[in-house]
Amino acid sequence: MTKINIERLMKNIESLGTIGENAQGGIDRALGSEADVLARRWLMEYWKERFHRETKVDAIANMWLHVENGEDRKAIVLGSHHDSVPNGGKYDGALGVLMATEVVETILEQNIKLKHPLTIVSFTGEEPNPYGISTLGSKALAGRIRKDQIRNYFHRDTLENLADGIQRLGGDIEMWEKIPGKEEIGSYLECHIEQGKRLEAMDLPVACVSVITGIYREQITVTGEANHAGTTMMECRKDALLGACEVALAVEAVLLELQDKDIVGTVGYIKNMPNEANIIPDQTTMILDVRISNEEKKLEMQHQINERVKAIEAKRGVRVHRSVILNQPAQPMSEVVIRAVSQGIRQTGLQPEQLISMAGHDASNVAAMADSGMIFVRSIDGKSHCKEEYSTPEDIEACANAMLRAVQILDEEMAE
Ligand code: HGY
Ligand code: MN
Ligand code: MN
Repeated sequence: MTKINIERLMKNIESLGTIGENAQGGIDRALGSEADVLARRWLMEYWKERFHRETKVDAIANMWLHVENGEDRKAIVLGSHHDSVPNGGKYDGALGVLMATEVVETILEQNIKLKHPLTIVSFTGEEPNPYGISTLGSKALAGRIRKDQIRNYFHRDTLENLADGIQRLGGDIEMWEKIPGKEEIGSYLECHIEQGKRLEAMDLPVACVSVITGIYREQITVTGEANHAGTTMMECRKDALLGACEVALAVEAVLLELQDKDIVGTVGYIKNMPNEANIIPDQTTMILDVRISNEEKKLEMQHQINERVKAIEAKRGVRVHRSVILNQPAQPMSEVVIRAVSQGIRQTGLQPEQLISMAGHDASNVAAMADSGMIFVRSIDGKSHCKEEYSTPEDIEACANAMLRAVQILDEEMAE
C-alpha cells in the first residue's frame, strides 16, 4: 500500500511554522502581513524545487500549482490557506496546504497516473483580518465577492486599500476574469485540523466532514458621550463601553435561550474610543461572530437581539448601530467527495465517521462552484486559534494516507 512520507511532511510543517512566529511561540500571519509575504515565498520556492513548476498567482493572490498528471480534464484541487489568526497555531490552514503538497509529491514519486490533473491551492486571507473580510480568496473564486467591492475595504490600522494589499501579495484585481472558474475545477478536497474535541471523544484520528456550519457576523457600534471620568455623576453618563458590554451579555443570553448545542457566539474583537483612563468612552465597536446553521433559529436570534438592543439603548441613552458583515448559510459537502473520503479512511483501516464542521473553511465557498469536501485530523485537547494547537504526527500520517486514497477514488468517481 502506497504511503506518504511523514518525515517530510512534519519537516515542512515545522519550517512553514517558523514564519510569523512571535515571542510567545504563537504565529502572526494575517492577510497582507510581512509573514504572509514570506509564507507565500516559502511555498513558491518549495513547489518550484519539488515540482519544477511555477506558481500561478491569480487576481486575488490565491496561489495555484498545477500538475499535469492526468488527461485534459477539470482538476482535482487540494489545499487550504496559509494565513493565521493573531497568535495562532501552525496547523490551522498550513496543514491543509502542506498535506495537499505531500499527497501530490507522493502521487508523482510513485508514478500514480490519474484521469484528472492535480492542483494545489493556498487561498488568500481565509481568517478574519485587519481588512475586515475573511475567506477572501475563496469568496472571489466562488463569485461571492465582486471586483468592484474590493476597493471598499481598508486595513483598520494602516488604512491601506485592500486592492493595494492584494497587489503587494502578487495579485492584481484588474485581472479578475482570470480567476479559475467552474470549467477548471472539478472537485476540491481540504484537510484541516478538527479544532474541537469530538474526535478525541470518539478515539479516532480522522473523520469526514458532512456539513460546514453557517456563520453570521455583525459589526456593532455603540455610541455614547465622552466626558470627564471624575466630574460626571454616575446618573449623567452615556457610557458606550458599558452599553457594548450589555449588548454582548444580551447576545449570550439570546443564544443560550435558543438551546441548541450547534449554536455558539463570540464577541472576540472590541475597540474602545478614546480608550483613556479618565475619559468616559464615547464609541465602542465590536464584532459578533455566531455559528448557526438553522435559518429559522437565525431569524429568531435576530428578532430577540433587536428587542434587547432597543431596551439597552433606552436604559443607557446610547445608540447602537449594527451591520451584518457576513451571513453565510450552512454548506453541505458534496456526496461524491464524502464517499471518496469515507472510503479512503476505510481503506486505511479506520472507521469513517462524519462530523459537522463548527469552523468556517474555504471549502464552504468552493462548494458553490465544484464538488467539495473535507477531511479532519484530531486536535489535541480541542485547541485551536491559539499557540497550543497541536495534532500528533501519527494522526497526521493517518489523515494523509486516507487523503491519498481519497484522491484516487475521487479520480475514478468524478463525473467529468
Ligand atoms: O473562523 C473560522 O471558523 C475559521 O477558522 N476561519
Ligand atoms: Mn482558523
Ligand atoms: Mn483554517
